[in-house]
Amino acid sequence: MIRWSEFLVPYEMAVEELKNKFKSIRKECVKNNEHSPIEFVVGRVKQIPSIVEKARKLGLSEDEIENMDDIGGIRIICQFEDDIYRIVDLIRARDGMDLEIVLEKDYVKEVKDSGYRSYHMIVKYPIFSVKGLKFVFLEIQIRTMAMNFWATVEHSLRYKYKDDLPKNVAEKLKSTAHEVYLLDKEMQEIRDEIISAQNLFMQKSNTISEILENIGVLEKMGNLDSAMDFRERFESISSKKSYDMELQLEALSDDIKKSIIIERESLNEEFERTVGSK
Ligand code: 0O2
Ligand code: 0O2
Repeated sequence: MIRWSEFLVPYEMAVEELKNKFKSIRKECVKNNEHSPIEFVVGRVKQIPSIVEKARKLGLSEDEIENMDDIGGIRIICQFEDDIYRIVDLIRARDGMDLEIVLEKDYVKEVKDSGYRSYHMIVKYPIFSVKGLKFVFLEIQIRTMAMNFWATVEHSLRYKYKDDLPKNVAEKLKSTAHEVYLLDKEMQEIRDEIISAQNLFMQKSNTISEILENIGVLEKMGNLDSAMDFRERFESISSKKSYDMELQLEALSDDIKKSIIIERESLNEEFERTVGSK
């Protein structure tokens, strides 16, 4: 007879540990002001009746139950579809380190007949308990929030109908799965737009910093007239906010840099003349 509370301990430890490791990745991204591929992480150990039921279905003896690959499960939810593959890469990078990848199933690209989409990875994970080292299998499901919404609703209906979904319900679910697919695609497009807007903003902000810093350099070099001209030009560009503002700022930045080079050359010549005349 399996002593369930004892049997499940390593799974509970593994789920908790791995969940925290993924949560740390999110925290790191948030701290660095970067987009996190992980929105949130949840985890669970399968209920005992579900384990028993699944073992019966698979024809597993009690001794073989530990070969089941989803007694412990982690679900990683992300905002955009390409985040899924970023997470997959992060997990692959750990292969052979703190976990071992046993199997990967890409139901994002190879959609299941039901309409289900998600990326699955089965990993072998070491647990160091007071009883020593033990390896457990865990299932990691990676999906977008939209995929998660669909799968959660579909799962509850499947449970209600005990896997025998009425045809009209199954068809409706399939068409909503397609809507979810389209929603993810559209969100992906918006994401690219957000990133390009952020890049443009960062570029503009860097150019402005460069302009102000270099005007300061000119002032320190003693060329106060040029510095004043460039400052006025900068203020005029900033106040007009024309459509080609970024281009005008870049041209101004280039002009200031050229002016600094000319100023430096003339200061060098003056220095050589002074030293030569001594
Ligand atoms: P926060 O600050 O709320 O984001 P445990 O009690 O130790 O077993 P945990 O992590 O507290 O574990 O709970 P669980 O049930 O495993 O995971 C729940 C986490 O998922 C919580 O985050 C929820 O906020 C988050 N979550 C669940 N559904 C959603 C959702 O739809 N959107 C978002 N953004 N988050 C969701 P935390 O870890 O408590 O932190
Ligand atoms: P739970 O804990 O209730 O979610 P199997 O594990 O035998 O069912 P297989 O081929 O070993 O099937 O694994 P597969 O297909 O990768 O699926 C494992 C898990 O993925 C399932 O766990 C579900 O969580 C999820 N899943 C797979 N197909 C579907 C689907 O059509 N709809 C939904 N909503 N989820 C799906 P379980 O066993 O259902 O357990």
